[in-house]
Amino acid sequence: MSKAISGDTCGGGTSQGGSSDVRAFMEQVVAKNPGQLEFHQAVWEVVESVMPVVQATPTYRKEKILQRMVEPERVVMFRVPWVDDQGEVQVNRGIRVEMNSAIGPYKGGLRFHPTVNLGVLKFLAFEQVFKNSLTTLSMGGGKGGSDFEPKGKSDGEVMRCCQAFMAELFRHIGPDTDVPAGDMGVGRREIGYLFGQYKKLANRFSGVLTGKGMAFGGSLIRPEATGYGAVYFAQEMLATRGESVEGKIAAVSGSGNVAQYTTEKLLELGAKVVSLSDSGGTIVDNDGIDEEKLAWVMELKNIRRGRIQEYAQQFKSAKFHPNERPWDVKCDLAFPSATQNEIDARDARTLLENGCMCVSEGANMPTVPDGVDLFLGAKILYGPGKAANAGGVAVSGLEMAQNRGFLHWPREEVDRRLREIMHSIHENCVKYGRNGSFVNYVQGANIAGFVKVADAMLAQGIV
Ligand code: NDP
Ligand code: 2IT
Repeated sequence: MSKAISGDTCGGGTSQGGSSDVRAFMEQVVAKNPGQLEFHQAVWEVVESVMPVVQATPTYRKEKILQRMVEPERVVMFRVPWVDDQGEVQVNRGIRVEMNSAIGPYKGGLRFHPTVNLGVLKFLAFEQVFKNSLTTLSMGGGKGGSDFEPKGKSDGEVMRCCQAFMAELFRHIGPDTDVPAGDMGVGRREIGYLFGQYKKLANRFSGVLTGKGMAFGGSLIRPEATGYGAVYFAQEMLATRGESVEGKIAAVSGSGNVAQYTTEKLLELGAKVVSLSDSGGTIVDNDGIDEEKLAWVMELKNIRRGRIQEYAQQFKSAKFHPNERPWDVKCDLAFPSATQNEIDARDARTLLENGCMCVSEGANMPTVPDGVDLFLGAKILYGPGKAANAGGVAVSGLEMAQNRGFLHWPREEVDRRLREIMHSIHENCVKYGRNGSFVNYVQGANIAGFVKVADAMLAQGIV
C-alpha cells in the first residue's frame, strides 16, 4: 500500500521538462504566482501540450493568448465569519476565482476543505476552463470555496457557514455571470443552504447554482454525472482497443460523490470494484463491493457522515489499511476519485506492474506529472481529469438549460445527453491527440479545449 498524502503538496514546481519556450513561459508564471504549486503544475501540463499550436499560430502569439489565459479575469476573496454550536465565533476565508468567460458565464464548483487556498482554486479554475470548453456547451471557467472543514460539523454549523459565505458571494454571481456548483465538501445539503441564502438576498429565484435539489430546479442525473461520465469515458477509451468494462477488476479511490457513482456504474456494467478510500485510509474487498455494500457506503457517507474504516467492521471480506491509498491493489482499471496528486510516481509504476490498462480520472489532477509520463510512456489508456470527469459540469450545463426553459427532462434524456457529450469529448481528444496508433488524451484534451477558448478570445479583442 502507498502512503496517504495531504493532497496539497507533491508534484508541481518547476521540475518538469518541456521545450525552452515552455520553460521560459513557466518561469514567468512561477515568478508571478509564488508558492502556488498546484497552479504551476496545472498550467505546465497545458502549456506543454499547446505550445506547438501557439508557435504555429502567429495571432495567438501576437495577441498573447496564453499569457492572458493564466491570469484570472477576477478573484474575489472575502471573510466568512460564523458562530459555532458552542457560541464561539469562527472565521474562515472565502474565494471565487473567475478565470475565463470567453465562451460563457464562469462555471465551476465550490470546494470546502481545510487545504483550500488561492493556488489550489486557481489550479481548479484553470483546469475548468479547458474542461468546460470540451463539453461542447457554452460555459466559461471558475472555481471557488473556503478553508472551512465540514467534517464533524453539525447541520446548523454548516448552514451558518454557507449563509456567511453566500452573504458576500451573492454580489458576484448570477445565472448570466457566474454559476457555482458543488465540489469536495459541497454536496446537495450545502447547495441547498447556499441557494436559500442567495434567493433571500437577491430576491430572485434563478438557476444561479447547479446541483440543486430536485424540488427547486435540480436536474436528474446531476448527482451521478461525474462518476457515470468517468466510466463512460473509460468505455470509450477501452472500445478503441476492442475492450470493455465487463469482467474487469477496478480500483476506486475516495468514497464521496464521484467515487460512489463511479462504483454504481461500474457494477451496472459488470466490473468488480475492490477498493474505496477516504482521508483515513483504504478498504480493500476482494469479494467485490456489490450493490448492497455500495448502498451501505452511501448511507454511511451521505447520511451518517462516517468513516470508510467502518466498512471493514461491517463486511468481513474487507480489510482496512489506515493512512494508505488503493494503488497497490491488482486491477485492470483505476478510477482516482478523491483529490489532486493522489497517484504519485511509485503508485503509477505499481499500477503498471500490476497490469492496469486504463486510468480514468474522476478527480481533478489526481496524478503527479511523473506518473502521467509513466502512463503515457507505457501507452496505457490514460484519460486526464479535464476530459474524463467533465460529465459533472456537462450535466450542470444541462441543468442550466432546463432552468432557462422551466423544464425538467426525464432521467433517460439527461443520461443520453451525458453519454453523447462524453462520446464527443473522446472524439475530440482522438482528433487532437492521435500520434500514430496511440492516442495521447492529455495532448488531445488540452489542445481541443484550448483552441475553442483561444479563438473566442481572439474574436472578442483585448479585454
Ligand atoms: P466529496 O467531498 O464527495 O468526496 C471526496 C472524497 O475524497 C472523500 O472520500 C474524501 O475523504 C476523499 N479525500 C479528500 N481528500 C483526501 C486525501 N487527501 N486523501 C485521501 N482521500 C481524500 O468530493 P467529490 O467526490 O465531489 O470530489 C472528488 C474529486 O472529484 C475532487 O478532486 C473533485 O474536484 C473532483 N470532481 C468532482 C466533481 C463533482 O461533480 N462533484 C466534478 C468533477 C471533478 P474524507 O471524507 O476523509 O475527506
Ligand atoms: O470539477 C468540476 O468539474 C466540478 N466540481 C463540477 C463543476 C460544476 O459546475 O458542476
